Amino acid sequence: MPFDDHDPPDPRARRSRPHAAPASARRRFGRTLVAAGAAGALAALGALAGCGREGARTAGFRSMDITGAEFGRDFALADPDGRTRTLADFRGRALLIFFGFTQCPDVCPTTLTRASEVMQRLGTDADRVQVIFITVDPERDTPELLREYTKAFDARFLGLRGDLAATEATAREFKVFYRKVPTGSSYTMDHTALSFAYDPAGRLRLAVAHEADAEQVAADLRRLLAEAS
Ligand SMILES: [Cu+2]
Repeated sequence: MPFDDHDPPDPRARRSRPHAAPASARRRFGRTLVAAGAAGALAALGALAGCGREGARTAGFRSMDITGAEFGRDFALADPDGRTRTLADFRGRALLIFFGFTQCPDVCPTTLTRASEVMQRLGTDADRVQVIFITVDPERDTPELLREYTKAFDARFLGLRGDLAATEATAREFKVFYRKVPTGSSYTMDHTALSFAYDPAGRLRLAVAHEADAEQVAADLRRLLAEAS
């Protein structure tokens, strides 16, 4: 599986804390972003995907269209039963992939709550969607913890986990940033707050902002499913 080293986007643009920059600021600063947060991360991804300064909100998608992006090409991570899962296992379904950790105080619970709302809004279309949560904290997120955590949001969600090296390689492949932040005797994790949407053919299509609401995400996923049918 190809896990090449890419030029990482500006690390300042990839924080877990939502902090949207106004559109005017995004226009002004283009690729060399000063903005932190999801807006910055989206713009950085747009630049990487060759979509121009503000990224392409084209083809009627509400999220940023990153079709053709040369990252997020695959993963090989264990599900809570210990089976190795790769992108090919989910062919025929749209995917919504998010990186986080179970002890996350806000970004992960918010994102997974939104994902469960998306599934409810999709109704029967949800059968053709798989939500995947990839832990960036495999030291604390055991398979059992991952299973319980994702189940608390929606029984259909799947938690995936690698060892430290696989976690690092996967994050690099997805241009996802994460790091340990010490908190006294323990630590928390800082991480990218974007979700990634794949079409049923297994192509990475959309970068979904932390701020997007459930209806927007549901509409985008419906569109990806409609293309395929
Ligand atoms: Cu989180």
